[in-house]
Amino acid sequence: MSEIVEVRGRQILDSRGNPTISVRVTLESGVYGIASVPSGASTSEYEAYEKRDKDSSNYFGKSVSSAIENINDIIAKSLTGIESYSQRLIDDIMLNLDGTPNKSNLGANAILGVSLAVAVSSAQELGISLYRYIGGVNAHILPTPMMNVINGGKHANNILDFQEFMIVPAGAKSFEEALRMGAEVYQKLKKVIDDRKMPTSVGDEGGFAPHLQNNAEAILLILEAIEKAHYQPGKDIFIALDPAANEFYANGKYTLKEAGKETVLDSEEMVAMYVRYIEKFPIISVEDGFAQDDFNGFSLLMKELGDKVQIVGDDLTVTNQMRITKAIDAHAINSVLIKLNQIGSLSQTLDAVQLTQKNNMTALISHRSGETEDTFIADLAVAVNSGLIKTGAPARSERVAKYNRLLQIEEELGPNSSFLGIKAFKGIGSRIS
Ligand code: 2PG
Ligand code: MG
Repeated sequence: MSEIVEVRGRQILDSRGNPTISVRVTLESGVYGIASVPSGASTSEYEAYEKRDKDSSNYFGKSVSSAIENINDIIAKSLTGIESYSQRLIDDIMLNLDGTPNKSNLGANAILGVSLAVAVSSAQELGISLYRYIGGVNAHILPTPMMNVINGGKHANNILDFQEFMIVPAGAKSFEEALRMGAEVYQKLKKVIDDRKMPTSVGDEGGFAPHLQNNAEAILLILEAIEKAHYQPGKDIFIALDPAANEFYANGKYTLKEAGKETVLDSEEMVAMYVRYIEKFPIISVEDGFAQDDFNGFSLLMKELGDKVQIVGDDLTVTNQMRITKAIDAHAINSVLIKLNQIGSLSQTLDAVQLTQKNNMTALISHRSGETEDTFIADLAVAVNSGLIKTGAPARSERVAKYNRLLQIEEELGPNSSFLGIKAFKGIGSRIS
């Protein structure tokens, strides 16, 4: 009864108003599953290929009709009649049909949409939750949320060089409490910004996007908001950064535009800058502190701070086993950001998580800046017991949908659920004890 009888893609809009893909997979029983595909703005050149029509008269080149044709024609024909539980076989069939290393033929967005909808339909067929279907009996850890409350870089039109300033309510005892703490700080932050007569409009991930002079000012505003919400920075709530440094890197140098003046730094000077930040502020995680190929910069930072701070690879590792292995060999990181659409299938994403966790690093499940109402990543975080998720501010429905799904999961698991709080950040004990 779980044979696939129909695979249907359609074009929908993402949270930025750009076209993306939604896929419905229907099984013989009549049960179906729907999944949709996110899209990044600060992307690495090593990500799997996002297929767009490039026809300037249609959504300014961003329509995805050719990827959808590939779903409805080539992929649908090859998957019809196959058991939906055969996730790995199905993903392999699509990889072989595509035949390229980066899925540029059919489009990673086409393949991923189908891959995820197959898993959703299978869970539906069995009448169990998606996290349970993917993770089995041991799926039980609710992730500590990393919430992006000030947006800069490519996600906002202010001058902040760093892309993401996150709060991490790691002192909470449950996911529900962590969400409340994060949401309360978010509301206080709005007030702090408003009191300074700055606009409280938000960026792509729901964080505020004020025109601040420099990165430190953003952190100071957040610390003020934490205190005004009656929490203690560095005990109840920590700070995490995603500078997305690839975006301000060129020819071996990083160019910061703080306070209207340009500062040009090499990798060693960048390390010194991060060390200063970390000495001054309760920062527990730094993602993409360096550009996508600057393994050396990452390694230098690991040497300085690897036992105190979570050093996350995103553009560096792109959820790709080969890139993760390279980063492990270079001692470049102690954490890997996991984004389904960077690699383009569920099976390969699970492989990337497994490789990461086997090497004693944290796997941080992540949204993209262009999102939809799809909540797959919430279930994925619990399925793989990642202990960590970043999915934006506690605002804007496409972000909140994931947090709300985690509330449901926590309730459903009841006494079987665990929440690690600060302990989800492995190996950085000297910072938090
Ligand atoms: C990142 C992501 C998500 P984007 O850099 O980590 O926050 O941004 O989806 O634009 O790559
Ligand atoms: Mg990133």
